[in-house]
Parts: sequence; C-alpha cells; structure tokens
Amino acid sequence: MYEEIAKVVRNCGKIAVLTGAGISAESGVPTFRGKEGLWGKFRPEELATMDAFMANPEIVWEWYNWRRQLIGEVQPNPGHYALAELASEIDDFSLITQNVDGLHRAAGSREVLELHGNIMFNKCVKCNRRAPEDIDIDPSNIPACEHCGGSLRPDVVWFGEMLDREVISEAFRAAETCELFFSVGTSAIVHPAASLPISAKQAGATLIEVNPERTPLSDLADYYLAGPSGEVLPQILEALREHS
Ligand code: BV8
Ligand code: ZN
Repeated sequence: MYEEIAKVVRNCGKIAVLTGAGISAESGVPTFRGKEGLWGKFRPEELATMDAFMANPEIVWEWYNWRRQLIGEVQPNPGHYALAELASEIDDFSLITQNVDGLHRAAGSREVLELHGNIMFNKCVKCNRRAPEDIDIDPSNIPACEHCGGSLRPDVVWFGEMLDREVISEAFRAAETCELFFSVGTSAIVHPAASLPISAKQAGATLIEVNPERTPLSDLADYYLAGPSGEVLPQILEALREHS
C-alpha cells in the first residue's frame, strides 16, 4: 500500500495537507471529540465562543490556561516531523492546520496556515490588537489591553467567528490548485476547514485521508489509511525515499 501511495506522492508536484487535533493526539494533547476529548468534559458551545467569554471570562480562561499548560509540556510526534520533512521533498507544499497548539512549527514546519489561530497568543476582545504573548493570565484578574482597556482573550477563532480572511483564502487556493490533498487527524465536521478537502476533490485532486476512524470524508477519499498519523506518515515518507 505504501509503495502505491509513495508513487502517487512522487507524481504530484503540488500537495496540500489539512491537519486536525488527531495529529497531536500521540503527543498527548487530547482531541476535541474523542472519548477522552477536551469537549468530553466541556461542550464547545460553553467555552470556545464569544458569548461564553462575555458571560464567564474566568471559566473560559481557566480552561485555556489548563490547555496552555498541557501544550507547554508536550513535544511534536513523528507525524508532525514526517510532514516537516515531506515538505522538503515536494516542490510546492502547503500545510494547513485547525490546531492551535503550534506543534507543526515546533517540529520544523516553516509556513503553517493556522486556520484557528494559536493558543499561546493573546489579543484584545475589543480592538483585536495582539498583546505581548508572555503575559500569564490570572482568570480572576484578566489583564486589560494597553491600547483600549478591553479584556485580553486567547488569540484563537471561536465558534461563530470568522477566520482570518487572508489565511482561509490562501488555504482554499492551495486546496483548489493542488494535485494531492491529505486530510490527517480531523473528524472533518468543523467548517469552513471541513470544506477544504471537498474543494480539493472537486477541483480534481487525489484525496488521501489518514485517521484510525472513518469520518464523513472517508467515502470520498481515493485512499483511506486507517491508522495513527504518527505511524502512517513516517511510513509514507520512508516509502517515498526508498523509491525516489
Ligand atoms: C464560522 C479554536 C460563521 C478554538 C476551533 C452547521 C453546519 C456547518 C457549520 C456550522 C453549523 N453550525 C455551526 C457551524 C459553524 C461552525 C461549525 O463548523 N460547527 C461544527 C461543530 C458543525 N464553524 C464555526 O463557527 C467557524 N466559524 O463558521 O463563522 C460566520 C460566517 C460568516 C460570518 C460570521 C461568522 C469557526 C470554527 C472554528 C472553531 N474553533 N478551535 C479552540 O481550539 O479552543 S474548532 C476546534 O475543532 C479545533 O480547532 C479543532 O481542531 C477543530 C476540529 O476538530 P478536529 O481537529 O477535527 O478534532 P476532533 O477531535 O473533532 O477529531 C479528531 C480526529 O482525529 C478524529 O477523527 C479521530 O479519529 C482522529 N484521531 C485520533 N487519534 C488520531 C487521529 N488521527 C490520526 N492519528 C491519531 N493518532
Ligand atoms: Zn484593545
């Protein structure tokens, strides 16, 4: 199977990859919708929304501080590294992630389109200016923006919020012009990210999905590779190098 995938990869000059929480699972970061998922304890509507923040800023900051602390202790896994190395073997490679954990950059990926922002940064809830990232937030005494006095919030995209226009249009451009699209470790239900693999397929790309469980995308994929990305992606890279 991997020889065949390597041949497909080698014949494609332009590749786009979308990753979700699943690629960080083997680093120890809980996914959103898995059994032990983040959302298992909390519901996304409760915490990852502006309404939740306006109603309960303290609870929302408690949650993000807990996630920041957890992410601060983990390392990228072989899946992140394999994508960073794959990029150097491909003429035109775009990495698009829904994750806010920064692990792709930590693994050496240079250009990463972070659709949903980055959990380590803060911004002002009012004027949207980014605040210095080294501020530790005390949920019971949330710091104010030095420009306008608004409260600081995590610089991530919440449900009901628009994604950064530049980032999402670049992601769709990559999806619509690539020859090969990988969907890795995502349940493929959060939009507009979940529309990227579909746009790629409609534009004629070959679609490969890497996920231990099937998703709404699996039937559409040309190849559905059932397994953890930390094992599957390095094997694809190895097969590519063996046969190049
Ligand atoms: C917007 C940042 C509106 C915050 C996140 C009905 C239909 C369609 C859309 C909607 C709808 N109702 C509402 C919407 C819109 C909504 C949406 O899509 N909701 C979904 C739930 C239906 N979308 C939005 O609100 C977006 N904004 O639409 O704006 C708008 C429009 C115009 C004008 C104004 C406004 C904003 C969405 C962004 C939300 N922010 N995160 C934070 O992180 O705190 S989303 C959150 O979910 C994370 O970013 C996460 O990445 C993302 C997606 O989840 P996944 O990454 O897929 O993770 P999940 O746990 O679900 O799945 C993990 C997968 O990994 C599983 O499949 C598992 O099998 C697999 N796996 C496990 N282990 C491994 C593995 N895979 C590989 N290897 C392993 N080892
Ligand atoms: Zn401000």
